[in-house]
Amino acid sequence: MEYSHDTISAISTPLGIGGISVLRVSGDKAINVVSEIFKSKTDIKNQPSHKAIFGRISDAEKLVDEVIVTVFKAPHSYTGEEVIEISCHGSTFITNQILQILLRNTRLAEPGEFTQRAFLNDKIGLTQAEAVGDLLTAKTRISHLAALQQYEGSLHNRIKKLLTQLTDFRTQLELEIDFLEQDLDEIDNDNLVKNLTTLNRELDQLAKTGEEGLIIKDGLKVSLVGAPNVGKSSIFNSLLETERAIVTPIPGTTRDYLEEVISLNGYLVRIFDTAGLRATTDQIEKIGIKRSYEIIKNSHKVLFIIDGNENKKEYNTLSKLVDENKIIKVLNKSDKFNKIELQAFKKKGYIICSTQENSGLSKLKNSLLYNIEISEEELHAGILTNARQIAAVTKAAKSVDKALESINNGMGYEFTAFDLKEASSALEEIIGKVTTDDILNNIFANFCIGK
Ligand SMILES: Nc1nc2c(ncn2[C@@H]2O[C@H](COP(=O)(O)OP(=O)(O)OP(=O)(O)O)[C@@H](O)[C@H]2O)c(=O)[nH]1
Ligand SMILES: [Mg+2]
Repeated sequence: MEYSHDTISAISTPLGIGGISVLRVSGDKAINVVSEIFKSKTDIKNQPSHKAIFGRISDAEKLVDEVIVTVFKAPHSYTGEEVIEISCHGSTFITNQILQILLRNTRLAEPGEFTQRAFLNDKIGLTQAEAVGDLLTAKTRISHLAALQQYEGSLHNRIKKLLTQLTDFRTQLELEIDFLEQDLDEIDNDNLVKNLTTLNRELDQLAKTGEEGLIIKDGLKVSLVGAPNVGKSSIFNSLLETERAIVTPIPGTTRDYLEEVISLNGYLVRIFDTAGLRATTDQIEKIGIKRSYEIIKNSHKVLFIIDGNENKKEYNTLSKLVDENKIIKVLNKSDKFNKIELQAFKKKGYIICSTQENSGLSKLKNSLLYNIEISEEELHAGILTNARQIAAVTKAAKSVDKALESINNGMGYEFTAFDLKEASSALEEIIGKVTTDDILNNIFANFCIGK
């Protein structure tokens, strides 16, 4: 990617009324540009790095604001260039006015351009740059923890270790190819197969963490399904602890789906109240039910709710849409049944609850995270958190598969070495050792301006 060396500036805090706002300037001219408009006891050109200086910003002799300016000299800054941070009073008017003055001699930064420069100047790896974006958008304890671990380099280091192994194997193979006629120790074929199989298992395990990573970042999608009137919307409201959905004794109350978000044990959970899967002739209901199908197919967990009648037909339809291990069977309105009846439902694997009596709901909540929660150690070891990373690891695993195949088919080590090179390239893409402009543009375009 071409590095534009011009000096950029932007507002780095959200616009609005606040204690302070921060503007950032980065590039060769940063100190010069700011020193033109900023007056303090000592010239910022002579200030040491990482020092905050109090002073005034003026425009054509007119005072704009009293500010604090911090100088970060290259290469010891976020971007690796000269960086100035200006903290002014948190007013939209003042902040915009200072930005306008800066823009006379600098260019407005593109979204994520400060972080992009940090990456291009080798201050951070690509997974860390991605983690910066995740840190800014993290809404729950676990998504924050995952972003923080990635920012600290957990995934970067995990990938690097795999790359070192791949390079070692390849070096052995290439030596063997180059010095075939000479009397070198031959490669231990069995050992190589064993090592590559282990490596492949590690890649598969890493690829699988992507499922958890996406749930951590985008939320666990949970949909509520069942016959009319079983209490889907009542459970939806109970989970949210607010009367969000309309609840009535009239069957077919919910027509279009509703989506709301809760935080559960630090996880973001996106709950969908649906119209269910029943057959109908009503045109509006039909559209609602069609939408339910889409929601259900994309759910990580589905609450299949009954209020007595086991509703086998709808369950069958449901089990064709999603994996059965995603379905959680729920009996609502437990207040209507005696102990023996409830025991029978429990035996059949139903979670028993009553929104009317407010019972069984914490058990229901816990069931949502069953098989989903991951340990802090796993997060610390490094997990994948986006589709780009998952695709690259899957590609690397496929190449190692091919490498193993070539050995098993006795195709010659040239083929094996080639496949391992492909695997390395895929992993290098993740940490940004080799990237295309498209990949970089995609990553940074999702950032806000000023980061
Ligand atoms: N006895 C009893 N009634 C309940 C309970 N939960 C919900 N209900 C009642 O069941 C009726 C239907 O509840 P809803 O939550 O609207 O049911 P729904 O499944 O969303 O219904 P549709 O949107 O029409 O498909 C309402 O009259 C609720 O008050 C419960 O735990 N016990
Ligand atoms: Mg409803």
